[in-house]
Amino acid sequence: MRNKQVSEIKSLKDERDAVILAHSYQPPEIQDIADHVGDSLELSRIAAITESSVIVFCGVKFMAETAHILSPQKTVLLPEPEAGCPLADCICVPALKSMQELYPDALTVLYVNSPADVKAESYACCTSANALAVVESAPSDEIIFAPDRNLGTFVSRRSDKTFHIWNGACRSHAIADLQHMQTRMEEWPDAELLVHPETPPAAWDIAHAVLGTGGMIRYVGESSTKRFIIGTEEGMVYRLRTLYPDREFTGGGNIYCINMKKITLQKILDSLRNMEPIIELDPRIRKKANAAVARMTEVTE
Ligand code: CIZ
Repeated sequence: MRNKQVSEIKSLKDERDAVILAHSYQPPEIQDIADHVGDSLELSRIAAITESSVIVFCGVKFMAETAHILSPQKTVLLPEPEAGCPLADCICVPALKSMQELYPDALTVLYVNSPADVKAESYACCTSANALAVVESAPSDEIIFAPDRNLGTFVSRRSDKTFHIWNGACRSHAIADLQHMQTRMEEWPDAELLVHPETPPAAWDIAHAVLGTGGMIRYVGESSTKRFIIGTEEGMVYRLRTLYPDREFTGGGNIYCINMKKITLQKILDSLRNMEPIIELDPRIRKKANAAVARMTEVTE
């Protein structure tokens, strides 16, 4: 069954002139058929320059919207329209505007895990890979950072700027099970624990390094350590095993994003067959958001 779906996806992909982009949190079978697997920053950069006329985005809604913002002339398909992001949903335009009224001198740096209309009201977007660099490049010493409070706190501790941090969190990372991480460390005493900055600060205190997923890939590549405990969404364990078959990886913290698992091979197939669901945004919002998203893609990590 799976082989048949995979070969049908491949031939339809060619027929439609499509490229399949998958986030590193996607299930193994989706990562395996993707043309590119990566974090939001890498996938956004690919979306901005791809020559394919159709982008099949295997991730969650804000990621597909970001691809559409950067490549409005392409058709962007999100095979499961219900693949949302509770972190993105915890911020809205009126609430951000009232924070901006409180701190009129601050520039807003918005984690890309956010709705398009909120991006349109921000100075720049960032990902976990380049959050500090984006903050440092913003021409103000005062920053509103939204919506992830853990990432905001992590960045604020490394910057001399004044921060006003939105009190939102990724539901999956914020409830990371630290006891589980510690048990894994006891089982693998020679391993290094890598955690994501969306996890709570108490996880950073026990970790060997705090990194976004792109940073984790680079860190492992440069390290001579053989075993790693991965404190981020469990799809990343598969990604690292694929990239580094000579190392061992296990998940730490039981971090699982149900939305990232909503895309299936069958849904990709249906999406390519029917050319839906297409991501569309109000052109006014798309154009306004493009300035903030473009700044994100321009700032190196
Ligand atoms: O920026 C991304 O892609 C996310 C959601 C996590 C990460 O660290 O890559």
